Amino acid sequence: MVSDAPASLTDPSPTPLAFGEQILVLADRLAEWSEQPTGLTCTYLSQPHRAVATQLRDWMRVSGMSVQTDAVANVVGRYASDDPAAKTLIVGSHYDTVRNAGNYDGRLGIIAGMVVIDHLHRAGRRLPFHVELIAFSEEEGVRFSKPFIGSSPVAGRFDPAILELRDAAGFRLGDLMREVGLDPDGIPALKRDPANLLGYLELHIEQGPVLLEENLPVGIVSAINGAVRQVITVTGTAGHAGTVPMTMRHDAATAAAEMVLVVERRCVATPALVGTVGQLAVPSGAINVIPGRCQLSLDIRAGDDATRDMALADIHAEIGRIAVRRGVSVEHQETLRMPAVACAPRLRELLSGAVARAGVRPFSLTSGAGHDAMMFHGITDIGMLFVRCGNGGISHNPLETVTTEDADVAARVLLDTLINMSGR
Ligand code: HGY
Ligand code: MN
Ligand code: MN
Repeated sequence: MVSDAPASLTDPSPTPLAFGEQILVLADRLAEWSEQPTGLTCTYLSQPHRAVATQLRDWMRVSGMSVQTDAVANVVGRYASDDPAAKTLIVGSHYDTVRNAGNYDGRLGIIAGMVVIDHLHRAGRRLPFHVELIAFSEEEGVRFSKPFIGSSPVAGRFDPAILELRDAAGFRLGDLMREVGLDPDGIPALKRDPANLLGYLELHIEQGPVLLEENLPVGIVSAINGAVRQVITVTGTAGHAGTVPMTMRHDAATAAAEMVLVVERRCVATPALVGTVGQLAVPSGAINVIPGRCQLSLDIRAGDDATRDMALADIHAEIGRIAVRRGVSVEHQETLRMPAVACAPRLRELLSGAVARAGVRPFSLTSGAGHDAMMFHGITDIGMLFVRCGNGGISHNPLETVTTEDADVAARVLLDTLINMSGR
């Protein structure tokens, strides 16, 4: 028994709200490990990130799972069936965070899975399938600009070229992995055989306002929007801020500013579309130098790929016209292209039945946010259960909240879904 495992984790029988209370206590405990003195930042393989992995491993062990940390720092807990030949259901989500994050994005799904397995373990109940609870080490793409470093190898979709990526401090990903005791050579072996998989289930906060507006604690995800992420570099002419007349400038930053507004204008025009410039920088800029270079990120998403790609083409055409008019050049590098994916009807129906048995109106909604579930689309059936977010649905923000009651309902729906899932 791990000494500091909260007593609640070993609760033999969940009293009302016990799941919800456990989940929030443990999520808030994990949030104590952060790269910043106040608030939560826990990016891939930082020291806090490795401490969270250790804690998750200890808690999973207390919950009756055999646990191992894999070649990309996923923490994998296995709750075996009595039938060695049984298939495996993956229940997963991620434990890395964005900068200045909320406590529940990713972690809620890991911990809900853990308390449900803990409950089954204490009740001595095995399932007709193995469960692999996977705490994916990296989903956000914050430190190395490439997301899904945790789930892509498990789905057999890891791109070894990303081992050459460097973070802002110049650390090469492959070197960093070795430095912390991981083995990049072991990554290909993480691929699961689809024939052995029963499906993939992820419980996640909604990160939006829909369940709040519907006044529902949980919702069943129908599809996950597809995303394209790019880094756009604008190159103009650096010059003396005091001597170059305004009409003779090729200012990279003012050109980029126009481009940012093009993204907003184009996406406002189409309801199903969202476009975000989350990063805007003048590398090595100075107060008395006309910006010669400016970098902006672009994240654009829609419920269907054609709508997204049409908008992307329009945005780049307009950016090109701005560049000609202002005498600057533009290049862009694509860092992510994820298609929109549908969740499996079989898992949607299973979740729906469990939601109804929990006394909640089954309600389906799409996900604007990306999730590890996308990696498993086409490999096995995917299903997602959303949990209501408070504070207007805010997320990727310290104001992100979940209530004990809603977390409790979500965990009970997950438990019911596992108990009612056949092993075939
Ligand atoms: O960006 C996303 O949609 C997710 O939070 N990684
Ligand atoms: Mn996120
Ligand atoms: Mn997430």
